[in-house]
Amino acid sequence: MEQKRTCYIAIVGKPNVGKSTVLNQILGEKVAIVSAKPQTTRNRIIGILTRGEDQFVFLDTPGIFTPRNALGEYMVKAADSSIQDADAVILMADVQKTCGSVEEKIIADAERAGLPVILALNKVDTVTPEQVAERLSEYAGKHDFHAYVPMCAKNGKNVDALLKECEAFLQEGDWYYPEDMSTDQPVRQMAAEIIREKVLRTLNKEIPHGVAVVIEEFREEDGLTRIRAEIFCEKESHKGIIVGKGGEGLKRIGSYARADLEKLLDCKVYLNLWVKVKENWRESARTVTNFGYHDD
Ligand SMILES: Nc1nc2c(ncn2[C@@H]2O[C@H](COP(=O)(O)OP(=O)(O)O)[C@@H](O)[C@H]2O)c(=O)[nH]1
Ligand SMILES: [Mg+2]
Repeated sequence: MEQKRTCYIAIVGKPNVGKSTVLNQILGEKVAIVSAKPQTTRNRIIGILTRGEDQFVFLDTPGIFTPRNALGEYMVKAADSSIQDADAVILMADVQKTCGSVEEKIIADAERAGLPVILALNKVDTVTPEQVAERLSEYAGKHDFHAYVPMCAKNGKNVDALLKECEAFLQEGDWYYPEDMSTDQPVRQMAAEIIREKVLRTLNKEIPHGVAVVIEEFREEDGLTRIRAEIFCEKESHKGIIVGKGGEGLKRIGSYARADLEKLLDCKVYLNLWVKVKENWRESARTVTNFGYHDD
């Protein structure tokens, strides 16, 4: 029998550059929610790809930014510590943006840890090839990257090239996870995340950052899963916006979420959503913990 191989790769970068999108593309299934709002990902999420004798373990992290409250501190800690366990780093950056302090810090951290770094230059669909070339040479001037992969995570372009570059980091050894596992998130957490994604997508501006979803009940009966979830927001006025006129907003969130949950759980889902207000919960370390943002 051939020898098993494995590697552990952290995907890091600023919020909103496409880290969760690329992880879902690599795995061919959705393990991390995606939205156009920055700071969508709050936890550290592991995505596992097992192919033949090889197992790739990817860490999707909240982006690195300056925290302004207890939730932000938790998120940045989760992103920061991800490099420590990794064999290699994928630095993901938006091709439209110049290499800034966040990218420089990631490069410096990786250099200190002696880790190889792949530059994944994302969103090439938004610029001209000349602009891509310019950005690549800007990055090449900052660090001698293991590889440079211009890509479009959204439509899948060069996702295979990125994965190919990751093969260099495989080392002989036992797998960390069973071969049929694609993420380490408990199914309840994935359910909460799916609901939060639908809330984010129906809202705009500031409200999304203050939204948390807590699963109050998750019960499997024959051929049916009953889920009762509470959507927390920070202001009475936000609640009004989420619920919408005549409950239309909440109904829309519920029907999109139910469709995804039925796919995830592969059974009928009965979904019961409630919207509640918890003022300034992101400032309170205790509430942040209660809402599930803590290390085990
Ligand atoms: N135009 C374009 N948008 C992208 C691409 N990849 C991701 N996005 C969008 O960028 C936003 C942030 O993506 P997400 O994966 O949540 O970023 P993350 O915060 O780094 O995890 C979403 O609206 C994605 O649809 C891409 O290659 N091109
Ligand atoms: Mg993300």
